[in-house]
Parts: sequence; C-alpha cells; structure tokens
Amino acid sequence: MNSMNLRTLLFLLCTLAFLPEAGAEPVHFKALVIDQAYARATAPGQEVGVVYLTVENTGKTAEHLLSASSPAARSVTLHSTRMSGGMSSMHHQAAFDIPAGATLELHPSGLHLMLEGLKAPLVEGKEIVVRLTFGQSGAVDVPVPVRGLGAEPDMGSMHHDRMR
Ligand SMILES: [Cu+2]
Repeated sequence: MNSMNLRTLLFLLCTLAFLPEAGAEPVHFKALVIDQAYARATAPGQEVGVVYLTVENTGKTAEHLLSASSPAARSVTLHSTRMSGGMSSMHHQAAFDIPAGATLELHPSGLHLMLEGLKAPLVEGKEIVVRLTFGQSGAVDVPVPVRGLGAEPDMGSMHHDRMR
C-alpha cells in the first residue's frame, strides 16, 4: 500500500470513528435544545479554537445568542465565515438570531464560536465547558467534547462545499 492510499484509509477510519458520536447529549434549557456540540482539537501553541453546535428554539418567541464564554479561553466570539473568490474570511457577529421554531446551526463554513486566547491546547477526547448567554433565557453551561482534527473538513474548504 502506498502512502497516499494509507493516508486515505486513515482519514476514512477517523471519519467513520467519529460519525456515531455527533456530540454530547442534548442540553434542554427552557425552550431551547442545544445539541451536537463539539470543539476541534488544536495543535500546541495554537491560540484559537472553534466550537460548533445547534440550538433549537421550541418556544413561541424569538431568541438571540448574545455572547459566549469558556474557562478554556480568554474570550469567545460569535463569528460567521464567508467565501469569496475561493478564500474564506471570518466576520464578528453581534448576535445569532434564533426565530421561534427555528434551529440555529453552527457548522464548518458557516456560523461558529471562536475561542480566542486558549489557555491550553484542546485535546481530542477531552471536554470543555462553554457558557452561552441568550437574550431571553439567560445563561447555560454546555459540555463540549473535543473531536479530532480529521473529524470534519476544514472551515470553508472546497472539499466541504463539494459534499453539500
Ligand atoms: Cu472564526
């Protein structure tokens, strides 16, 4: 087996290994259901990390995710990713809207939470806690498992776009 095939095989094995565990157990918080939370593992010395999750608003009024924080990082910011000319760029967002009955989805190549000033590398298999603060519902702590680097395609990568 040449190295190319081996790399492909390893990638597939990693991907398959992660498929059944989409994230931690759903967190039910008032009218909100927070699900599929995970963070991406980081290399030593890497200052930023990324967190993805979904928030379903089962209530009858609009909700907004206003801010986030974590003991694992100096700050957590709300970001969007935009593609233009094959390049992806990130933009700070003041809030993420979650209309009544809708589900906010953070995912690679879209909206995400950015951990800035990581206090230690995020290690696959470990878990961090991220506090989400909503306009109506208030704050809730969400356990966020750390998944391997190969678990998902990179943010905004062509590979990811082709699969959609
Ligand atoms: Cu970002």
